[in-house]
Amino acid sequence: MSTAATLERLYQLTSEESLIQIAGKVLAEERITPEEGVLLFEKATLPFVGTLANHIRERKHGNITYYNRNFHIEPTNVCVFSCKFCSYSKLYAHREEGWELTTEQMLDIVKKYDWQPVTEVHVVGGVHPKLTLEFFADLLRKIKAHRPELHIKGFTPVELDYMFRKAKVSVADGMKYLHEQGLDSLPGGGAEIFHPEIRQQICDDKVDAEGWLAIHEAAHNLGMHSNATMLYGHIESYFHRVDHMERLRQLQDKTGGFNTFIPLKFRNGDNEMSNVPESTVVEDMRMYAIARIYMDNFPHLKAYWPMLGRNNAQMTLSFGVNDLDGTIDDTTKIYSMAGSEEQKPAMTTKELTLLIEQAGRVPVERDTLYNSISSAPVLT
Ligand code: V47
Ligand code: SF4
Repeated sequence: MSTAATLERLYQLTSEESLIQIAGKVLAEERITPEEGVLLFEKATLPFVGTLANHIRERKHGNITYYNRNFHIEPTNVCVFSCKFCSYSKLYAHREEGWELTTEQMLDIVKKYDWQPVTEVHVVGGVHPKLTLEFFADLLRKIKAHRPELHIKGFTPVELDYMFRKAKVSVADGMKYLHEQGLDSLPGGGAEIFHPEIRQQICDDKVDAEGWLAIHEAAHNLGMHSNATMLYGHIESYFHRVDHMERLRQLQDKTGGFNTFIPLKFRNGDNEMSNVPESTVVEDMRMYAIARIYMDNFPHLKAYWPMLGRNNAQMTLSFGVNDLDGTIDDTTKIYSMAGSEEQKPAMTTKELTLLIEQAGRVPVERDTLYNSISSAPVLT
């Protein structure tokens, strides 16, 4: 849609002057302020933010929608931390009820994909005190020795902060070391909600906002890329969501190292926050749309389908999203244990591309760094 046509449509959707002013800025490719971000959450309807987000999405990416071929390794669900929203971890005190993979078992998972055209392994799990910096450095070396071209996206700042402190190394040295051993990029997890008012209530014992951001900054300084998430739809207010996005936007201005922003819908299955109702689908779509409007310096916006469910993930493609993540192959348990409708998350590339095409978009296979894979092999 042309800018003039978008503006005309927006005039039909609201008579609120403050919203029209925000739209004017966005269409002129100007950044909106935190106050304007909160105002969008408070006042704008889904059609309004959706139209604006879709305009930005099409300006940046046209109809292209990315997906990738990936699998996860979850080394352990034993964790020294006790985040209230987590349905997945077993406290270290009850470690016999959890799982803990050996290096050989994790390499066997990698080897299972030897003849498959996967491009990425995502390694993330609980924080087990026995799994040290050296343990993971050894794992990285062994994965790379076996399959050098497989991109390793691994470890949240929660895991890294713990490993580095135990090994008594600085963040800069620890990151450099893991990068040299084979770590290619960082996933977006562990961010939750940065603002201490909320962080203290939902995950008070793990790395704080400053620590999370410092680790991503150190990775960016080494030329590594990373993602960022936000766990939304629980006890946070619109102000806290905007504050979270603002901190990320500022770091991105400084380093340019983030690839994608991933809002993660809070799922309330079987955790200490099960009494908190989940967000509605309208609120989910508004979240994605406003994220696309606010995060002007993030190239990509991802809807992680195992968390949102494939149908709602498909719908986000009309609300600013240009990436659905990957095939997954039922290798992660975090979201099924939290009550997602995707109890065995796995999609073939045929299913992923169909899902994208049904939304009127053009599927493109990507690698982790968003290079498109033009010689994509037969869809299976
Ligand atoms: O940080 C945990 C979230 C995250 C729940 O970078 C929950 O490409 C909702 O960050 N309801 C880890 N969310 C996963 C993650 C991720 C996933 C996929 C792709 C990428 C990427 C990153 O999962 C945690 C936390 O925010 N989480 N429990 C829950 N009950
Ligand atoms: Fe541990 Fe991560 Fe679960 Fe928190 S969210 S308890 S850090 S596994």
